[in-house]
Amino acid sequence: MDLEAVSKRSAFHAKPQGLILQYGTAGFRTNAQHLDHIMFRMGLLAVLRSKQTKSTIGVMVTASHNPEEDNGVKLIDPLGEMLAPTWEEHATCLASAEEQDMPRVLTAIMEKEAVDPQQAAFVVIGKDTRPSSEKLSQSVIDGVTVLGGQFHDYGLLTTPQLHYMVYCRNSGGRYGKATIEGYCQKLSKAFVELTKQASCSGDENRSVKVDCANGIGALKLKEMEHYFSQGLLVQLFNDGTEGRLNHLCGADFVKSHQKPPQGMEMKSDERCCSFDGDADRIVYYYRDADGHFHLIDGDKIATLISSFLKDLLLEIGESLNMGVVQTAYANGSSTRYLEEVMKVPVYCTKTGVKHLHHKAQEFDIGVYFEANGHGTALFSEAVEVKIKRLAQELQDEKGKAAKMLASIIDLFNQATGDAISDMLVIEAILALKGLTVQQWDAIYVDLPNRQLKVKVADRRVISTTNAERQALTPPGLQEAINDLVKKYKLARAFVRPSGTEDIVRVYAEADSQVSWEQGRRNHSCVWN
Ligand code: 16G
Ligand code: ZN
Repeated sequence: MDLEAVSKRSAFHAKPQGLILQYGTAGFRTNAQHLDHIMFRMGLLAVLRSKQTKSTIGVMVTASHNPEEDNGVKLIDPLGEMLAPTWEEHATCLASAEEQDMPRVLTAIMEKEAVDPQQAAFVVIGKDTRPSSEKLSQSVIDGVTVLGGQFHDYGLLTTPQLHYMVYCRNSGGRYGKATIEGYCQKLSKAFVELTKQASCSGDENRSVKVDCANGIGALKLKEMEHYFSQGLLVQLFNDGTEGRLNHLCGADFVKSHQKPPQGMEMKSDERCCSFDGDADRIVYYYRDADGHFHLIDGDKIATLISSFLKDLLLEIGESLNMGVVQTAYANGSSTRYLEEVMKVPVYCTKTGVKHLHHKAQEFDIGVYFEANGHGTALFSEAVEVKIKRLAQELQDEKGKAAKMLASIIDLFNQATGDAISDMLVIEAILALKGLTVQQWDAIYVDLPNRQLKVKVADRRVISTTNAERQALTPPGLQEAINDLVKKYKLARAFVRPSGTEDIVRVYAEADSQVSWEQGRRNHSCVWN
């Protein structure tokens, strides 16, 4: 490794003195002006990780739902997963090293991780539609090439598409073809196969309005349009031709403000959904005949998906080990419905996709969703092989169910939650079940709940346990919460420091008479 060349090149991407950024839940994220050195260094780190794992590594340039002037970067591990925790620490060290120390930190990581400098490296790169993404992705490439790494620049991609590409490239073609056509073909073939089974009566409902947050989702849905010309009418709003990215629109806006995005024409009872800026989150919603807005969040998406999968397994006569993974933000009604009515085991993990994803991998079939709309379903390799065999062998109703299950496995992006793939899964399930959006919404009634941000001097004084549902410190905090909670029926509350902002988040839900009355009027309401 030519450290002198690295130093020289790094001078073109010099780190502002004293700037310390941390690789957080969603990688590095801040104003795009402060990110050039981070991008270069993440190019370097991706090469090391690729050499160490002898696999292709992904680098995605995006800041998801953040405002347009921000940007960010995250690395994608060999199976399309989030970067391993020890490498997150390396990322923080490398990003924080002052210019003159950087080569030394790079060497230290190589030694610690026993990286063979002679090993070949391959990195794939994707970016979202932010104005700063083009230049920043060039800085990543600069970092990759100065260490002699090879790369493929996919250009504009959704975050989940890059996760898919990485997974495909490292699974020897088993998962799919690592091209945009491969992605579109895999999903559209599975969708068409699956919806073939739907009765004609569902046809008139197969149209959905999508708020693309003025982001990459619009471009990618347009690319897929001709694959679905007959199966599904997708109407795009906030497609980036006029509005600003994530401004008054997108999944995060809709979920946190509990109202429709700007720029969406909603007629009563029409099915609508919103993607976030990099298309890895999705929420649905509709307006009822009285004009009330109803949000269908990640919890209800998980319930729809897991009940569909469970019914198929029953039909086939297979009892597989299925689990649903949520976070503390999951509405208590969803957890109760899954456990008590559907009899599906539910697990709670810390906030952040990587935690849910890892837990979901423990099951034959693991469905995970954050309430904010990030999630997917994972199937163990053995289950996938078995279901595909049964789809060939079984006849009649069992055969039909096995074929549906085999198709839906291909429709999920098993590398990570994917708004496009999730939308197709949901549209297929609603068509197959003949469900309207209102019927789906009525599966259970959300407990009234409220989420607040609180600014404190130092959010690190709050530490939590039990998947962030209980505060360990400061002393007395949890006792105070307990005293309040015990006054109300079905009440639950917790406090946790945010992993992405310098604030503390407070969540509470209850079924008190007052909240029940309010909840009944607009039952999916979160008051912000
Ligand atoms: C990140 C996470 C998201 C989580 C959110 C929590 C990924 C890809 N994204 O955006 O899953 O819900 O952080 O933010 O893991 P908070 O810690 O500020 O509440
Ligand atoms: Zn996102």
